Amino acid sequence: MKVNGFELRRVSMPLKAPFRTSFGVEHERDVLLVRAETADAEGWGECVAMSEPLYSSEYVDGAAEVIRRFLLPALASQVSLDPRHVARVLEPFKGHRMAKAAVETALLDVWLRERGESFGSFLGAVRDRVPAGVSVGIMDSVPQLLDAVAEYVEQGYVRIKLKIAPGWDVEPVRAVRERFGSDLLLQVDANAAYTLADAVTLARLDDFDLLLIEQPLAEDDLRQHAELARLLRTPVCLDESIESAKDAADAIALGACRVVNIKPGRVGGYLEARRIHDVCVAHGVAVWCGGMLESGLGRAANIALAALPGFTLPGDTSASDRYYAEDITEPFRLDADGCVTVPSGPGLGVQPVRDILDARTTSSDWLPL
Ligand code: NPG
Repeated sequence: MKVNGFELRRVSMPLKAPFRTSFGVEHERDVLLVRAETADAEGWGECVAMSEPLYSSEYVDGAAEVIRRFLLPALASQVSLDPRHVARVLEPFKGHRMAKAAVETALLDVWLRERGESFGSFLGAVRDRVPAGVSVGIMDSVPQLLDAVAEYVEQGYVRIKLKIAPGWDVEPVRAVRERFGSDLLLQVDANAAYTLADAVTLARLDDFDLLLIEQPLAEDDLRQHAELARLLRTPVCLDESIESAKDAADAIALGACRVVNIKPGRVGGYLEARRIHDVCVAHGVAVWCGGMLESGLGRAANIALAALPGFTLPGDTSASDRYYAEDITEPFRLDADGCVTVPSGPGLGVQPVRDILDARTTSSDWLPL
């Protein structure tokens, strides 16, 4: 495939309400989009890096810099670009998986659009709709949390994920379980906020019949996660610790997790995400698709991935209006039964709405290849 060049576009998307986690509060999403252009089509990749390196070491300005300075020049030396080989070309550059994912996704999108094939079909999707869960941030009070959860349950979300942190764990979880009953699919996400010394507190969550506890300990604490997993009845799920299929294989071999949250934008792209899926399926480990407050572009690809057979738990594949009053694509909506539809058009199957995209754009750079 002959690529003319790439556009790096920064888009500012205000969140409907602040989103608080153990690592910070988001008010606005600073989205970096990569657009790859050929003579016949264009493709989009959304970088999931946040403004500050608080969730992981990557951040938006750094991702833009590494794409511009190292990743695109490396691709420019290729005679012809096959998106399936991009990861290999970019491999000499250590880390920067979020930046690499955005570039690879833009190329996959344009390539698939030219071939008239959807992301879902290319990745191996086996469903045309996927059940949607919702992630609920840390709130100022338990009554405020109960109101928020009530609204999501009312809207039809099939699974609730509560963000937890030391001081905001057993009581909010107990309150939600008591108010909404034992049928509610409920899980928690600590974003690495605890240590093994908190095992006794975390074990108290065993009373609430949670689907899983996500990333309780630091991302490089695989061995300690294995130890914690032996002390808890609640299944341990890893997110931040799993950056590759190799990490997944190691974590499973160590007994560090029974579930994996796959975030394609964080692991280097949809092809590595599919390899993680395959490793987990081979070992009988359940997976689900995480989210990082993506716009409709990133959401479209995540929903396609979530339609693979191993994604047996509902993902953070909420509708656009969970986070944004106005998305930059046609919004994803929740069906009456709590599912979102897997896009079936070529590539991502969605396009930015030009006026909205332009109105939200804060900068744009064209980089010929
Ligand atoms: O639904 O897009 C979504 C967000 C789900 O809670 C969610 N994401 O830690 O998993 C997480 C968290 C997150 C958001 C992480 C933004 C990093 C950035």
